Amino acid sequence: MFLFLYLVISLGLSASGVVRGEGEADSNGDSPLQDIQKKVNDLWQNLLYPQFINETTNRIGYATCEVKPSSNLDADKPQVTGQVLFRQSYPNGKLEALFDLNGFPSGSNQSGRAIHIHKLGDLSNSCDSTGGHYNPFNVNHPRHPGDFGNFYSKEGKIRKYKPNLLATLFGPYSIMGRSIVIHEQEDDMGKGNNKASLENGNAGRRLACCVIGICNKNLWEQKFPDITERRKKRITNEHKTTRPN
Ligand SMILES: [Cu+2]
Ligand SMILES: [Zn+2]
Repeated sequence: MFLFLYLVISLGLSASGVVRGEGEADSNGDSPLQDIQKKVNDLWQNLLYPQFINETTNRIGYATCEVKPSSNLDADKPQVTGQVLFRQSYPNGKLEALFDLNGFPSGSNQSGRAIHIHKLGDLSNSCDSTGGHYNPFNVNHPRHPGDFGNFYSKEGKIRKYKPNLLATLFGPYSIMGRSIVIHEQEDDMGKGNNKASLENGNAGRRLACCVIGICNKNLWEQKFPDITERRKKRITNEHKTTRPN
């Protein structure tokens, strides 16, 4: 058994070029130990290289989630539809997301709405069968990778770009095939002083949900300029109003 393991490891290392002459530094001037570390990391990364990343996608992964209202909702609740799109460069890019949601009440004074990644991509009982928050590291809310916080609608819509998210499309903790849930209420961000607050932020009923799936770059490229243009305009306007004349 040990001999077998030894053979597999040494074959792997020699195939990846790790095994070199004694004390020999590589062309970057790294020490042999640093070199081995780098090679082992590369080896792992290659083992985890997802099938949907390739040269035609420029080593960028894309995903979409097609949001539909929960079928377990009372008729007077908001019927939320839309899309959540994701983009991430392989292997070390930060996840970015675009939220484009419709169907919220249009009056002012709307409460924030919590949005999370839930553990299961199971819609057999609509949004109520998606389980709890996706929590691969067994930590408290709001430190789950899919705790996106509170979103505020304007004229019935949520349009939001979020960069630098903790969740990932790649590797063993990929969010692919899991779900996104839009809640009726605000996320208390773990400050509710009860058990549920540290599990789900007491965000109330599940208004709408979807399952995250692989897509090509088209949806992102259509939507990204539109949503970020608006954001830029808003920031420029805010800048103008805060700058002394
Ligand atoms: Cu949730
Ligand atoms: Zn959470």
